[in-house]
Amino acid sequence: MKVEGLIFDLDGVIVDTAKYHYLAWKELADGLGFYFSEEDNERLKGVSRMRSLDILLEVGKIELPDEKKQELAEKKNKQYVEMIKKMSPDEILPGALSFLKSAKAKGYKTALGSASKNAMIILNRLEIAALFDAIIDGTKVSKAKPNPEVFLAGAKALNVQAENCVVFEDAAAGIEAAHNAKMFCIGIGNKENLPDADYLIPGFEKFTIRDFEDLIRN
Ligand code: B16
Ligand code: MG
Repeated sequence: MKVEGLIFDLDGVIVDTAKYHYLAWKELADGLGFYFSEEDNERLKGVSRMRSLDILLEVGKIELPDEKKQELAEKKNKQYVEMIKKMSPDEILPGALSFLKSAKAKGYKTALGSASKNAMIILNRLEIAALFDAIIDGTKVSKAKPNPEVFLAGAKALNVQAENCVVFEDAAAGIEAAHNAKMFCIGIGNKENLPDADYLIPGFEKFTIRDFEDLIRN
């Protein structure tokens, strides 16, 4: 496989922002009078903000007009942004920073491919924005994963053919999006959650750029 571009999802791949999303969504659910569990929160991973709210309201069996939903999504986001504004570089998931740095040193082009509209705040807080040749986030695309738009835009921004890109993803919808873009996809997780990944790793802690090159050579 000829690989020139690496595209990384953010939440669940480079950093665990799901815990902050959960706290903010849970507070919203508490205010609406129902319990939102961590298990329910699993369903929100990789999903857009408005779709996340729909899932949350489904859990609480609440129906609301669009205007009210907009207001709640903004309220949750305000809460979430307050938390991520305090993040620090030590929150980068184990091994992710050295993988990114060695990928760049080896000459791969790197892109971020995230659904989050807050990706820039996070990258800046983690001090890793400069490690990406292109940043495609929720402010730049309109179609949510499993639509391939975010990854195709990443390949285009890197000036690399889609089939020469590899995606790193932790969400099933993201793996489907990568496949829809005709990209090889390495899943961060396990077979149970991500049955369709082309290859699975638990994280970057024990997966070096050398392991990656061995994998794509075969
Ligand atoms: P925001 P990713 C996703 O990030 C999160 O996994 C998902 O839970 C969140 O709803 C989505 O971003 C939108 O985030 O509300 O900040 O725009 O995995 O695509 O990096
Ligand atoms: Mg993710």
